[in-house]
Amino acid sequence: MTEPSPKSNLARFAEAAVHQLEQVDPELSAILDNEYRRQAKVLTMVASSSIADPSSLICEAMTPMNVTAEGYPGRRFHAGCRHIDEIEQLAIDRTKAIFGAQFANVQPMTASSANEVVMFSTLKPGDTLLGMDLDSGGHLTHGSKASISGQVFNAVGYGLDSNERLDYDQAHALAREHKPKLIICGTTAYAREIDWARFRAIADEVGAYVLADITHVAGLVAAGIHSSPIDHAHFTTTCTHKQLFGGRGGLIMIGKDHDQPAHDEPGKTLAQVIQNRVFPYFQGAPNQSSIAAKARGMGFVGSDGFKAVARRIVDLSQALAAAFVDKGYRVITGGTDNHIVVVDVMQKGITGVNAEKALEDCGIVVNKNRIPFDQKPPSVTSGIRLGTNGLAIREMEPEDMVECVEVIHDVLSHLEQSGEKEYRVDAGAAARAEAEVARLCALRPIRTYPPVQG
Ligand code: DSN
Repeated sequence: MTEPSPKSNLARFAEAAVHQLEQVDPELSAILDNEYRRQAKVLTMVASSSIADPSSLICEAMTPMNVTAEGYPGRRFHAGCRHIDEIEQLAIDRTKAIFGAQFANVQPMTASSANEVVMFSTLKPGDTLLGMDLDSGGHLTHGSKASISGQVFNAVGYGLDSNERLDYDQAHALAREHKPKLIICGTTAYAREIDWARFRAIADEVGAYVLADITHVAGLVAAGIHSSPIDHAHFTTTCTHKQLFGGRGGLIMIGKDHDQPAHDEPGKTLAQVIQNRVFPYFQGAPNQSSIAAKARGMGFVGSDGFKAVARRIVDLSQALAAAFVDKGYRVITGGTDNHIVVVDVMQKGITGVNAEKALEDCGIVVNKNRIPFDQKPPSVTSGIRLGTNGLAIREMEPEDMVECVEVIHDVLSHLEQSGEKEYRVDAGAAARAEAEVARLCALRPIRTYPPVQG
């Protein structure tokens, strides 16, 4: 008989920590347990979410959280950072290697703050930026009036053409007219590949910088399935918790332009300006546990198996889109190149919010989303957005997507809408859907998790 290997310090710490939480705070630990079980029992199809590996999740809970470490590896303002420096340097090195970047800053707490860092590195209040309209599939931080990006800066928005495709000609014309100092590309609800080179050509013509926010497609970029903006954009930002399956946070990368002199900061390169804007301009000490989780996420993305995960993400979303089309739904742009599928549910007389809530009641988690030229407000919407990051981690197969759409169609076909936010689903359809979701979740468990009890 082989002796069980002795537990490492980390394993004993993690086990004791969970035990202690359960003892000292049963109220909170019960809620956390419910959330753990919820995730195992639902189909997570919110396009901006994913299912991180436990090896990333545990990094978020580790002792680097206790270390205050302002500054950068080798140049800290606090003592006690020997291992912290190793962790951060590992995250930087892995990020640069995976994306072919010359520079990476892994300290931003979110992708939104990473975008703000780039904006405040390239623009002064009142300067003009050009970004994709939120309603067309952009992001709040790309110039929406609801965010600092649209309030501090003069934000001009480009959108979609009559085929619901990104309107590069409009972006070009607006750039010529408004002479922005920064052009932002990257989307949150656009299912098609983005032509980074075209944005760079537009920017070069008007003397603008390009920020590529790859938050939604970072994993596909890392795997070479979506083209990379690293050497087209001056700056590339992403969050690390969607398609990179790592810590919750953001990062900033620069490719070939890293050592270009900054337009408005004599004597400084673009990389130096970004370093300074992250710390000390916007942040003090970063969350070093999240940085450890980012390093682990990059370990996963850099591993041999990741390309297959990324390929599966797209195979599943294309199967999902095709199944919706087969059922007579209008899929925006008719299909997808990435993990996103946007479906017009108003065509079936259902608001996005009612579809979202009815599906969640049955264990399918999607989100309401405005569709191009939507007449409904963001709290109601005419569409739903679905994504396949979480399904790929369950190793679902394209044929499972046909099942998913069968279930979704059954629920939506038995939804009685009494108001924009009021609905009722026939009890028989709801029961059928719940049973089918339970079957799929059992058939395709989140593989790296232990089975869920109770
Ligand atoms: N950008 C938001 C989304 O796409 O849902 C949140 O990350």
